[in-house]
Parts: sequence; C-alpha cells; structure tokens
Amino acid sequence: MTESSLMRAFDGPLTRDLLLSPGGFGLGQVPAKSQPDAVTTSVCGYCSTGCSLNLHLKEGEAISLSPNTNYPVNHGMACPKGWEALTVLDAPDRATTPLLRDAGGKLKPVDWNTALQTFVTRMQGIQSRHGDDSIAFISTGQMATEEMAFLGALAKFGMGMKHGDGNTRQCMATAVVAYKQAFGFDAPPYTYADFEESDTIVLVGSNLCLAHPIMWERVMRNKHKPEIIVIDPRRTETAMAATLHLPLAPKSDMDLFYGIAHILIERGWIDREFIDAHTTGFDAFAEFVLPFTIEKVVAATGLSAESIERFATLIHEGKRVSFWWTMGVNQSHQGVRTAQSLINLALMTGNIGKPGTGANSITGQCNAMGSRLFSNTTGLLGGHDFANADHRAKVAGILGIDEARIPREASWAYHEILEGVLKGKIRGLWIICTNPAHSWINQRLCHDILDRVEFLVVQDMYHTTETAQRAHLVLPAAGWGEKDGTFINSERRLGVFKKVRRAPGQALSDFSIFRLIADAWGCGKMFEKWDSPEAVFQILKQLSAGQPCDITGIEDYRMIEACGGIQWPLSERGTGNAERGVESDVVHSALRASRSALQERRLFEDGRFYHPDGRAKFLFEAPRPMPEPASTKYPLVLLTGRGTASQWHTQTRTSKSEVLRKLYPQRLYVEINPTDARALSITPNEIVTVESQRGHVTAQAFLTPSISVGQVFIPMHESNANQLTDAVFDPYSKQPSYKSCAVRVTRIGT
Ligand SMILES: Nc1nc2c(c(=O)[nH]1)N[C@H]1C(S)=C(S)[C@@H](COP(=O)(O)OP(=O)(O)OC[C@H]3O[C@@H](n4cnc5c(=O)[nH]c(N)nc54)[C@H](O)[C@@H]3O)O[C@H]1N2
Ligand SMILES: Nc1nc2c(c(=O)[nH]1)N[C@H]1C(S)=C(S)[C@@H](COP(=O)(O)OP(=O)(O)OC[C@H]3O[C@@H](n4cnc5c(=O)[nH]c(N)nc54)[C@H](O)[C@@H]3O)O[C@H]1N2
Ligand code: SF4
Ligand SMILES: [Mo]
Repeated sequence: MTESSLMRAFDGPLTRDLLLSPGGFGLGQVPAKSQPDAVTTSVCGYCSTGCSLNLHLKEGEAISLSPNTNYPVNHGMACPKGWEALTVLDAPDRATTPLLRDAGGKLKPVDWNTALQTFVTRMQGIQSRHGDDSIAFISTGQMATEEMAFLGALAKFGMGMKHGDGNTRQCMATAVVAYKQAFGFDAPPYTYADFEESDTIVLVGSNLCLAHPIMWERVMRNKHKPEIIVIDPRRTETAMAATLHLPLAPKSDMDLFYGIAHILIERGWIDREFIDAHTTGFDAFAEFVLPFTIEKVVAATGLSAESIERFATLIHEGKRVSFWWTMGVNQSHQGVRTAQSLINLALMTGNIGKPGTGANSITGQCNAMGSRLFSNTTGLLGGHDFANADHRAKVAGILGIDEARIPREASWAYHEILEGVLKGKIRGLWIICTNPAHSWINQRLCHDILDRVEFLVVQDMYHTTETAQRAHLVLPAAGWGEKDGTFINSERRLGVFKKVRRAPGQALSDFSIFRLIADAWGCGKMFEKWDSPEAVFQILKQLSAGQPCDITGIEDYRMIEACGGIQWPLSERGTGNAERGVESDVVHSALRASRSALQERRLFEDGRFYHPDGRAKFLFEAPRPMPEPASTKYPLVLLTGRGTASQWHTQTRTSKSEVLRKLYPQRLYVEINPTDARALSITPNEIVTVESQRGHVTAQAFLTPSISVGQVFIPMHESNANQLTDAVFDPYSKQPSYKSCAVRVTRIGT
C-alpha cells in the first residue's frame, strides 16, 4: 500500500489533517459553548423514515443538530435517536485503529497496511485452497447506497465471491419477494402524504408509534379523522391509539385476510372494474377464499365475529383505505403469502395508485431500500437479475467489465451462507455494518458458526460489538455524520447525508475501506472511476436506466437536496412514467426547477404494474401451522420486537447516549399477562427464567394486560434475546421468523 493511495482514502481536508496527527480529535476538543457559524442538512442514519436534520457547524464540524423544518418527510420533527445522533459518535469504544488477533488470541492494534495485507493474504489464501466462492460477505441496510454498491461490485466482480447477503434478509426480504411476485418489481407504491390522506389506515404487525415515531406523527396530522385499525397480538402503544384493535393469535393474519376477502366478495364490496382492468388471478382467488367462513376465521384468529365484521365494514366504507405492514408480517414462516393476502385486499378494493391508499410495506433501516436495489446480493445492481443474460450484459457494459465476472445466479441467502460455514464451504467471512452475533436467530448456533470461520473480518464503528469480539480482524469504520452518501427511505425518497465530523483515530469511511481493499486485492483498476461517493452515484444512475427505479433524471446530490429529497423513479424523461405514457417533460422540469408539488409521488397511478402484461397478480396459498406452537413443556408463545423509541437494534449506538439510556429500561424484561403470572406465582418485577428448546435468559417480569394470555414478549435490544428464537424461515423470502416460538417462564429456583 503506497502512502498516496492511503492518503486518498482519508477523503476531505479534515481527514488529511488527521492523518498527520493520528489519534484524531473528538467532541472533547470542540468547545461546548461555541456558536455555530454555518448550517447544513443531512438525512438521519437510523430508521427508514429518513428525517432531515439541520447540522450546526463550527469551522466545518457539527457541534449540534435540530430537525429540519423545511423537509417533506419530517416537517421539523425528530425522534430521540435523531436528536442524539451526534453524541454516539464520541463513544470510548469506537474502533480507532485496525485490530488483529495475535497468537495469544488477543485483538491488538495494527496499522492499515498490515490490516490490508492480512485481509488480502488470508482471503486469497482461502480462495486458492478452496475456490473463489469459499469466501462470502454479510452486509447491511445502514450504509450509503454508494457504499453498498461498491462492496457488492468489489466482492462479486473484483474478488470473485458468489455469495453475499445482508441484514435486510432479517427485515425486508419478505416484502421484496411479495412485491416482485405481485407487482413485477420490488416497489413500495406509497408516499408519506398517504398517511395524512387516508380515511382508513390499517396497520398490520407494525408498532409505528415507537418504531417509526415520525411516520406516526404524520398519521396524527391526518385531518380526516381516520379509522385506525391495528392488527397485532399485543396491545402496543400503536394499538392503544387505534379506533379498532384486533389482537389476533400470532401468525393467523392470513386466515383473517382471506376471511375478510371472503366477506368483501360475498357482499359485492369489491372494485370489479379495477380487478378486470388491472389484475390477474382474481377468480381463482375468489374460489380459494370460499372456505374461509367467519366461523373458521374466528377459530383461527381468536377474534370475535363482530370485530371481524367491523373490520370488513370499515374497509368497505373507507373511501381511501391504506394497508401498511412491518415485521409482524415479514418475520414469519409464511411472511410472503401473508403480505400478499394484504396486497390482495388493496387490489380487490381498488385501493392502490390513489391518494391515501396502497399496499404499503414500511421499511426498517435508513437504507434498506438502497440495499434492496443496489447491494448486488440477491439482485444484480440496479434492480436487475443475475440469472438474466441481458441484465448481465447491460451491467457489464456500463461498468466496462468482462461479463463473465458477473455470477449467473443470485447469492445464497444469509442462513445458507452460515450453513455453508458449517459444511466447510464458506471459510472466510467479511461482515460489514451489522451485528449478527446479537441479532441473528438462534444465537447459540450463530455463535458456534461464527467461531468456526477460518478468517472472520468485521468492519464496524465500535470494536466492542458481539460480532467484532469474535473477529480475527476488525476494520474501524466511520459512521453516519463522518462520511458522505445517499440513503433511500421507505417511500423511495433519496436523501443526502454528509460528513460533518472527523472519524476518530484511523477510522475510515466504508467507501474508503472498499477503495483500499480493491487496490490491495489487485482489482483497483476495475474501480478506477469509483473514486468518490458522488462519482459512484453517477454510475448507479446509469445502472438504473430503463428500470422501474430509474433515477437518471437526478442530476447530482445538489439537486436531491434542493428538491427536499427525490423519490424514484425520476428518469431523464420525467417521473419514470413517461415511457408508460402518462408523464411529460414539463413535469420533470418543474421538479428540477424548484421544490414542487411533485415532492410526493406514488406508483401505479395509471393502474399499470411491472409484469409484462401490466397487471398485478392475486397470489395465495393455504395457511400453514406455526412450526413451533405452544406445547405442554413450553406453553407460551414468545413474540420479540422493538422495545422503545430510544433503542436501536443491538444498541451499539443508542446505548452510548446518556440521554437515550435514561429513556429505556436498564435490563431485559419480559411482558407477561397478569393471568399467566398468577398461575405461575410470578410477582411484578420478579426476576424469572424464560426458556425455549434452544436456550434460556433471565429477565424481569413486567406484568401487563397489553400482552395476551398464553403469550410473552421480549424486546430484541438486549444481547441474549435470540438465545430463545427458533431458526425457521419463510420458504420464498428465506426471512427468519423472529416472532414466534414456544417458551416457558419459571420463577428462579423453581
Ligand atoms: N426505536 C426503534 N425503531 C426502529 C428500530 C429499532 O430497533 N428501534 N428498528 C427499525 C427496523 S430495522 C425495523 S425492521 C422496524 C420494525 O418495526 P415494527 O415491525 O413496527 O417493530 P417490531 O416490534 O419488530 O414488530 C411489530 C409488531 O409485530 C407484532 N407481531 C408479532 N407477531 C405478529 C403476528 O403474527 N401478526 C401480527 N399482525 N403482528 C405480529 C409484534 O407484537 C410487534 O408489536 O423498526 C425500525 N425502527
Ligand atoms: N429477536 C429478534 N431479533 C431481530 C429482530 C427482531 O424483531 N427480533 N429484528 C431483525 C431486524 S428487522 C433487523 S434489521 C436486524 C438488525 O440487526 P443488526 O444489523 O445486527 O443490528 P444493528 O445494531 O443495527 O447493527 C449495525 C452494526 O453496524 C455498525 N455500524 C453503524 N453504522 C456503521 C457504518 O456506517 N459503517 C460500519 N461499518 N458499521 C456501522 C453498528 O455499530 C452495529 O454494530 O435485527 C434482526 N433481529
Ligand atoms: S424517526 Fe427515524 S429517521 Fe426520524 S429522527 Fe427518528 S430515527 Fe431518525
Ligand atoms: Mo429491520
């Protein structure tokens, strides 16, 4: 590694200074009381809402922040995580140098040259002994789109890997497959204005109040006094604010939605015109739902006949009905078909493509949408398909690479990569911006697998994560606020985030790390043009050309900012519908000229979907029983999920803020219904054991009627929640079913 290529990695003048004085500087050296001398904006790096934040700068460094009042997403609002986004950058456990495990098994600081050489020697060594595809990567929905694309292209086209997946598998894979099969492309159709324009909002398996607090604020701004129907086994914060809560039995959503479809069809409460003009498969679907009588649905869901009737009536009476779903649907053994059973309701009632409607998957991480289109994992760059020869030729042409370097099939899914380790097929693993040793399902097995990897590289902001602690090599990464790039939020809006802080010590942006690895690997030439995030953005535009996610009409980062973020599609010819005969150049120039009414755009306004026949598909399948139902030995069903608005996933970031720490419980708790607690002689706040077939945890008993009898809930944020979960996957999306397994709860000492 030459000095100059290393210098190139430390992008921007601030980091150049830093290189001259290793050790860097952190917040401590910025006088707390200093007055800002400039303001810039950046989209938040936690959740998929994509709020814009004003960053108050002093000599180019952010010293504080406030929500942006002039942005169509958040209108001046931010949740506690957003407010505290800068604080967590200063944590003492930031990875500030590469760390290499020494002969004694200890992680010891090394310089970048040693780190890069070790990376290349070890990974190439494994490849020469076991084949190119014996190394793999696992990435994320939390890096810039430009970084994801770089990683995916480098790993697969440069380093010859075949397998690489992301934590979006844990999260959005179900929605991706459900949309692709139903609409012909992974295309969430909505815009956040739909939260305000609906008169009937159906939230399924979504605790919007705390998982997407600013989207929830958009619901609160709805002036139509909407009916809010929450479908969740738990009486969550969101359910408490609903006009109708349906606490159905876990994983009985499909039965419910098929039953509702049955009622709607029987009563003629459907939009026959829309169905005939824009869909296929309805007649077979209508026949399929016939046996889903109200009695059957009552039995399957545990809901009353009246509440099911009421739900159907509200859908019928609503003029603008929107259907939203999140992890209560996606994380399931039958997630794809469940999502589609909801999509079917929107299609059969014509609630799509119009204001306040839609079959709307709410995304999780800040850039899960970027990863869905550009991570080069299960899909080829730009929403393309590895198995499609035309797509491979197009991508190879744009990138100027030999087509033979592009794999002809999609990667193994996340769990297949991990199983590949057990089978000795995967021996080198590079984990970037995700913490599977905490977040992956069936943790004991996951730890065992990670410990077997011959060479494990972890690239993270913090060296203390459960996964980094298992690594042979830790690469120190800059985080949000310390680098540049774009994210794509839940409503398909591209937003820009910026470098407003120097990364600590020798930490580098993921982008710079990929650049250095490309050079050290010997494939730097292939990525000659990939020399800055914005240069890569221009390449991504070309890759998107002609796709439903076409962004060729976006000039540059400045245009994205000037427009208050830009939703895809925006092709050179208009809002992407031009080719489909509805948009005009006038529309595009209006958007380009100013922040226009086009700030909010939804898909399918012309009723045309992305299948070759332009129609959406009704897809359905008989519900399957829960893989691990409650039993005599394990009589309770465990649900897991988000605990508070102030905790983010595995807490590597949020636990570093004193303010956030005050806003959430300090230890693992388990929600138990008082009736169950009485039967088990458990008293409030008592420490209990929660045990499944796979492991056990101790937790504080939180007695609450918000959880139904026969169920318990544990938040995912403490490191051991996944000791309990069962490695079961949806057959189509291969997404883990985190939200149901059988457990028992016992008093300590019994
Ligand atoms: N504060 C905070 N916000 C976050 C995150 C975070 O970690 N912290 N993470 C972000 C990410 S990546 C994601 S993916 C989203 C997740 O956002 P959500 O999906 O809203 O959050 P969860 O709590 O995982 O799950 C939602 C609900 O699904 C319910 N559920 C469980 N089983 C079923 C079922 O069978 N049917 C139905 N209908 N419901 C069921 C649970 O009771 C739970 O209330 O949040 C994002 N926002
Ligand atoms: N039981 C249970 N388990 C679950 C879920 C559940 O509902 N229940 N939900 C699942 C879902 S939906 C999700 S999305 C996953 C999330 O699971 P993870 O992805 O494992 O969780 P995070 O804590 O977000 O991990 C992100 C990691 O990236 C690091 N990081 C942050 N920014 C950067 C950066 O810019 N560069 C680099 N290199 N590193 C960075 C952070 O320090 C952190 O270690 O968890 C899943 N696990
Ligand atoms: S709602 Fe999401 S995007 Fe908005 S400030 Fe909070 S974490 Fe950030
Ligand atoms: Mo997620």
